[in-house]
Amino acid sequence: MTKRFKPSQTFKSHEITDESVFSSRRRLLKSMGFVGAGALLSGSATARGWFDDDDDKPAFKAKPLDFTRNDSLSTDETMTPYAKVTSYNNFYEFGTSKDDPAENAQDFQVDPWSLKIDGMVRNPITLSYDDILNKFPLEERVYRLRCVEAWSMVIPWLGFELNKLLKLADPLGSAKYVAFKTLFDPKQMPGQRNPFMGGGIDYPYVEGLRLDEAMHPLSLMSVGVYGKTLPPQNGAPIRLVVPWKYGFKSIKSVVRITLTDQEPPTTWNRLAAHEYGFYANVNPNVAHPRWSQASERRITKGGLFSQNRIDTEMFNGYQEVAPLYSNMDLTRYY
Ligand SMILES: Nc1nc2c(c(=O)[nH]1)N[C@H]1C(S)=C(S)[C@@H](COP(=O)(O)O)O[C@H]1N2
Ligand SMILES: [Mo]
Repeated sequence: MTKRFKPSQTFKSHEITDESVFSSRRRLLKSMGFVGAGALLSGSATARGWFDDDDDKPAFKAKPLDFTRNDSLSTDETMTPYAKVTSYNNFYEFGTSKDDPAENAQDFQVDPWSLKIDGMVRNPITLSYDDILNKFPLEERVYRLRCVEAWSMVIPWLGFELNKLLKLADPLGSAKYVAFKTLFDPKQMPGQRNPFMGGGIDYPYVEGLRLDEAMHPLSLMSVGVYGKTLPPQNGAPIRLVVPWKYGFKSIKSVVRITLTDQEPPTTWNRLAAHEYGFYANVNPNVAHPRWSQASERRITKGGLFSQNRIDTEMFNGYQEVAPLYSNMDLTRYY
């Protein structure tokens, strides 16, 4: 096989051979790592670990999507190139290194998919893969994405407002929060079956918003990036994008959205409550216990030394959300 992550690259035949040998060796070593660690930790290892990464399944191919551009909700800052948006990722289900998701998620199966909206609603809905791409007209929005690790990107997402989906489900008056859940499928997601690879997270990854945050027009369900369907490493087939909050709120590969009257548990808060709150609004004035949030490394073109340091803005520059928090102490509700 060729390395699927660079579909435009052409290999001479001897290079293809080198590439496939290299690739399958790495996969084998990874599988061995899993068998060893898994057997020690849980006794659940099976021979399956050796054969998971077979090359018969069709690898991901981005499909072009129809959309209209939303200029008023887009920034005109320099966009982060596609190659970086799709190769520098946090998606711990596929490994904790930035290049792991692009490396390990290419065979992730997103069709068929099922996204259920349920809980405190009058009209529970289940969307298929085709519904996800076709039920709502798609907009392009260029948003800033600010990770809690103090790097940021500028990304042209394709998607629709979360409030459209919620209105269709018709929340009850008693609903106050929206809970989100990522697919749980350890066969496909190596980080979910190997606690070392998955960063010790208790899967499935879960997130939540207050209902008024979820209804805000900036809250986007994204199905694409740079004019095409989302690559698996970016959360295919559908992920949340909440641009005024730290990146970990923007949960990937969502299978369930549940309306509730209780503040839902969230993955990073469960892991380290004093470091990651439920709200997680981008805030240059509230430092993470282990580093400052006053500035960020903006990832654009070029190598390590061309990446500029810029000031971080309150709510990541999305001042229009400030009224959502007018009577809250954001030092306490971080
Ligand atoms: N299910 C899931 N969603 C996730 C994560 C994850 O590990 N698992 N990482 C989060 C973090 S920390 C960030 S910064 C963004 C990164 O999105 P991107 O890779 O598309 O830039 O995804 C978020 N969504
Ligand atoms: Mo992040």
